[in-house]
Amino acid sequence: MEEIKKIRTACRSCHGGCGVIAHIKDGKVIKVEGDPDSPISHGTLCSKGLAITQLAYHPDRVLYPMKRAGARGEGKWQRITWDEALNTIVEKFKKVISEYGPESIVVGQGTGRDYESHLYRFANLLGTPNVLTAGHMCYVSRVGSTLITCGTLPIADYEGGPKCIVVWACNPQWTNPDEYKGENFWRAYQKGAKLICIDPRRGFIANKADLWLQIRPGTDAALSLGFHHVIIEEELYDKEFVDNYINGWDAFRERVMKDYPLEKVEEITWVDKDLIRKAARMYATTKPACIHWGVPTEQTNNCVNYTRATTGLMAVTGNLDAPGGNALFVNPPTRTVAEFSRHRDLPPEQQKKRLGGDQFKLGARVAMINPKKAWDAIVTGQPYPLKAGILCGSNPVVTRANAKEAYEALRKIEFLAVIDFFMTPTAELADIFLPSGTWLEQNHVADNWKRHGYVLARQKCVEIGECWQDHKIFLELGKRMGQEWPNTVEEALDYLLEPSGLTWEQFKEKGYLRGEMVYYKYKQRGFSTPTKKVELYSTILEKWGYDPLPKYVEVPESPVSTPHLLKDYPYILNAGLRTPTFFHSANRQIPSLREIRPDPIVEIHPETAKRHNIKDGQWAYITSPRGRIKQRVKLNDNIDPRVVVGEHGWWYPEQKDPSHGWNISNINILTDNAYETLDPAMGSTNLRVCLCSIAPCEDR
Ligand SMILES: Nc1nc2c(c(=O)[nH]1)N[C@H]1C(S)=C(S)[C@@H](COP(=O)(O)OP(=O)(O)OC[C@H]3O[C@@H](n4cnc5c(=O)[nH]c(N)nc54)[C@H](O)[C@@H]3O)O[C@H]1N2
Ligand SMILES: Nc1nc2c(c(=O)[nH]1)N[C@H]1C(S)=C(S)[C@@H](COP(=O)(O)OP(=O)(O)OC[C@H]3O[C@@H](n4cnc5c(=O)[nH]c(N)nc54)[C@H](O)[C@@H]3O)O[C@H]1N2
Ligand code: SF4
Ligand SMILES: [Mo]
Repeated sequence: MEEIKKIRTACRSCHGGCGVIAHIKDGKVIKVEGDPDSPISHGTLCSKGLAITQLAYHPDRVLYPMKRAGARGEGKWQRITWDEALNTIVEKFKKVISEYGPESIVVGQGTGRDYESHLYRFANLLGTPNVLTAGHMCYVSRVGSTLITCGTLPIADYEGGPKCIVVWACNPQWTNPDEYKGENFWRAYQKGAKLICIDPRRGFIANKADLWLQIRPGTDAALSLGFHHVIIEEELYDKEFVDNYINGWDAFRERVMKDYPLEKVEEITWVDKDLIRKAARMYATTKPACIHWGVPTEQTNNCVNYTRATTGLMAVTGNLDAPGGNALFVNPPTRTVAEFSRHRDLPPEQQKKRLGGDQFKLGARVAMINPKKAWDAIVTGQPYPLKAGILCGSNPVVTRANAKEAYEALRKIEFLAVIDFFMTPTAELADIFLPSGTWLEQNHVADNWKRHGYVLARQKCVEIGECWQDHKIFLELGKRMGQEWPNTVEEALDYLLEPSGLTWEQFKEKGYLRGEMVYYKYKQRGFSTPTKKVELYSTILEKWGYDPLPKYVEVPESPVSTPHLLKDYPYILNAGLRTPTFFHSANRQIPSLREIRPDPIVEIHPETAKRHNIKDGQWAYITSPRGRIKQRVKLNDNIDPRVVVGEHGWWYPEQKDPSHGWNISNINILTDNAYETLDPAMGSTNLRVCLCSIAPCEDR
C-alpha cells in the first residue's frame, strides 16, 4: 500500500485562496487540511473547502465528455471521446464564423474562477467581443468604476492596521469574497478597530459594530453622498489631498451640498440623520480608516454612482493608498490576465460589435456585456443573431436575473457547449458537455486576477475520470481553431510567470509570491486617470455623455418609483442572501453541506408573518411581477418589517428529471432585467432589490 503523500495547494471552492495541504493515498485525495503557512488563511478552511473530496468524488459527477442523445433538454446523453467533443465544437464554431462572423459566438463564464485569462484569450483570438461573465453584477463593475475614478481597485488594507473599519454591504465571515477573507477582517477588528456596519440585516458584523446603519436596500449611493455632506459641512476632509489630487472638487461639493442634505438622505435610506452624521464623523476622524465594500452595492442601477462616491470618501479623507486605509496593492511581477488574454488582438471593428457596447460604454471598456443583450440577440436575431455558445462554470438559468428569459434563450440557441462538474439545469440545455477538473485536478498560478498583491501555486493532486482543467480545455480548443497557444498548461504557466524570473516548477516549490508594497504612489506619479487626479468629476463619463458627477437614482422597482405596485407587492425583496455552505447554485448535492442547510430560506419579520398568518418553518410563496417561487420561512426580527430576505442559487439536484427543479425556489424567477432598470453606463443588473408579496403555502 502506498504511503500518504502531502501536496501544498490552494483552494478554489469559492473565489479561492486558502492554503491547503491535500493528503493523497492510492491516487485519491482522502483529506484536506488548512496550511498554517498560508499568508492568506493561516491554516483556516471553511465548510466548502473541507467538503471538496465529497464534490470531487461525488457519484453524480460527470467524468467524461458527453453529447446530447435526445431532444434538447430531454436529459438523454451519450459518452463520447474528447476528440469527438472538441471537433464537434470546432466544426460548429467554424461554420458560424463563416456564415455570420465570430461575433455570433458567445463565450461565457460565471463568477471569478481563475480561468478568465484562458477564456478571454480563446474569445479574443476567435474574434468575438461577446464574452458573458458575472461582471454585470459582480466585481468587474466595481473594477471598471474605480478604474475611471482612481486608476484601480482600492482594497481595505487590514495588514496596515486600520483603526476604523466600515463594512459596507459585505458579510466576509460567510462569503470570503474576492480579495477578502473574513479572517483578515477579524484579525484587524480584534486589534481594537472601531466598526461601522451598513447593512439592512443585523448579522454577525452588525452585532459587533459600534454603529449599525440599517439601510433601505439599494440606496447606498445616497448614503455615501450623505457621508460626503457631513464631511464637507464639518470640514473633516484632508485639505491638502483635496487641493492637489481631486478633479472637480467644487462641482462635486456643490452637488453634494445642494442635492443631499441629511433630511433627504434619511428619507431615501431610512437611516436616521443623526446616525449618518455620527458614522461619517467616526469614519472621517479616526485614522487610518478603511472601507470594505460588498457586492450588493454593485448589483444595482447605482453601481457606478455608489462606487465612485465611495472611492471619493476614501480619497477626501486621505485614506486612499494609505497604510491601514484603502490601498492600491502592487501585484507580483507576473503577466496580467489582460496580457495573457490578448485583449489587444481583438480587432477594433470586432470590438465595435460588442452587444450593448454603444449603450453601456463603461461596461464595454471592461469587455463586459449584459446577458439580456445576449438573450435578445438569440431570440430576436437583433442586432445580429447569436448562433452558438460555450459556457464554462456558470449556471445562468439559476443565477441570472429574470431566469425564465435566460432559460428560454438558452433553449433556443442553435448550439451550446457547457463545461461543468455536474449536469446542472443549464448544462441540460447543451449539445456537448465537457467535464471540468476541480481545483484538486489543476496546475495554475492562482489569484492572478485579484488585486491583493499575491499569486499562489495551485498544484494538481490527482486526475479523476477524463476530466480536464478548464485551462487545458480552452488551450486545446484554441489550438484546434488555429489559434496561437502555448503547447501545454505548464508552458502557459511558465509564460505567465516569466517576468518573475521563475518557472512553474520553481514557483510550485515557493508556494506563493507577493508584490512589494509601496504606499502613496500618487505622490510620485499621480493616479492613473486622464487628469492624474481622483476624478470625482469624471472626464471619461463626460466624454461619453453620462453625468460626470455621482448621484442617487431611485431603485427601479420600489415604494418610491412604482407605488402603484404596492397594493399587490407590498414588500421589498432583498434577493440573494448567501449562506456559508453553498456557493451560488453549487453544493446542493454535497451531503455534509446540504444537511446543514436542507431548504431555501426566506426571512421575514415576525410582524409580517402575523399579518399573513405564516408560521416559522412553513413554506411560503414569494411573488413578484415576474413570477412566483417557494421558500421556507424563518422569522427574523433583525430585518425591517418592510423587507423580505431570500436566498438565491436554489435548484434540486436530487430531482432527477432534466429540469432539476430549477423553477421551484429560484429567486431569479422574481428579479428583473429590463434595460431601463440597468446602470446606464455599466449595464449592471439591479439584481438585489425588487417588490414582492408573501403568502403561506402547504409544502414544496
Ligand atoms: N438574485 C441574485 N442572483 C445572484 C446573486 C445575488 O446576490 N442575487 N449573486 C450573483 C453573483 S455575485 C454571481 S458572481 C453569480 C454567479 O453565477 P454563476 O457563476 O453562474 O453561479 P455558480 O452557481 O457559482 O456556478 C455555476 C456552475 O459552475 C460550476 N463550477 C464551479 N467551479 C467550476 C470550475 O472550476 N470549472 C467549471 N467548469 N465549472 C465550475 C458549478 O458546478 C456550477 O454548476 O450569481 C449571481 N446571482
Ligand atoms: N458561502 C458563499 N460565499 C460566497 C458566495 C456564495 O454564494 N456563498 N458568493 C461569492 C460571490 S460571487 C460574491 S460576489 C461574494 C459576495 O459577498 P458579499 O460582498 O459579502 O455580499 P453578500 O453576502 O451578498 O451581502 C453582504 C451583506 O450585504 C447586505 N445587503 C444586502 N443588500 C444590501 C444593500 O442594498 N445595501 C447594503 N448596504 N447591504 C446590503 C446583506 O444583508 C449581507 O449581510 O461572495 C462570494 N462568496
Ligand atoms: S473560504 Fe473559499 S478558499 Fe477558503 S476554504 Fe472556504 S471555499 Fe476554500
Ligand atoms: Mo459575485
